[in-house]
Amino acid sequence: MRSATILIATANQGKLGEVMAILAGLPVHLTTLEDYPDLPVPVEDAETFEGNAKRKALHYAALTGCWTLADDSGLEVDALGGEPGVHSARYAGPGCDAAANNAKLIRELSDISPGQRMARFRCVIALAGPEEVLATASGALHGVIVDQARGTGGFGYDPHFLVPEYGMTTAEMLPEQKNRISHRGRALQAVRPAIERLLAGSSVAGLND
Ligand code: ITT
Repeated sequence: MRSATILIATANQGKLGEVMAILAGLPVHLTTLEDYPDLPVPVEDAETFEGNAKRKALHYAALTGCWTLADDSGLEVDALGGEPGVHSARYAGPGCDAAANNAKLIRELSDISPGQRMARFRCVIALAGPEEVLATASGALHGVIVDQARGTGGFGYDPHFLVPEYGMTTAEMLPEQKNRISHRGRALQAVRPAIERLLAGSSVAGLND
């Protein structure tokens, strides 16, 4: 089995912690963007999570020469026609933080009854080398949006995302618990065999989900 370096390409510390925890144990050296402080950021203006994840992974892989893992993820709310979707990070405007995004979300849902608050987190992971995307995988987690923030874990929309089967928001879950069921956790578990194949030196064609 080859040994390799994989760059985890995210500037979001909440995501970074989750990705590092889920990939722990793979025989790879994981690096982060902190090791490449001067790289330009990619433009994330694709209309799909998949498009943005591939673009982000290829961008950093081409600049660093490393296999690069990037995700694009976000929250889709049925009553908002799937918004904020690919705009999740900047829902309340450029430079806005999670508190502002959450405040906007709750404001937009003010007329929507509790029974109509269905939502899902979605994540698409892309693994790229400098010249091509090597694998992609996706995952989703279904829940409902609650007005009252609950919990201090996670990041982003987690305090308002209730998973009914667990009676908890994703911000109330322990990190291991969120990682086991989350959109990102599922996508990473799905892409892991492709990474193992690559390390073993074989092609990963056909392993995309
Ligand atoms: P990078 O592009 O650097 O990875 P980002 O935060 O800009 O960081 P995205 O473009 O993928 O990442 O936006 C994802 C947004 O979706 C994120 O900022 C949160 O607002 C939301 N989000 C995604 N996954 C989430 C999760 O597990 N819990 C809560 N919110 C999440």
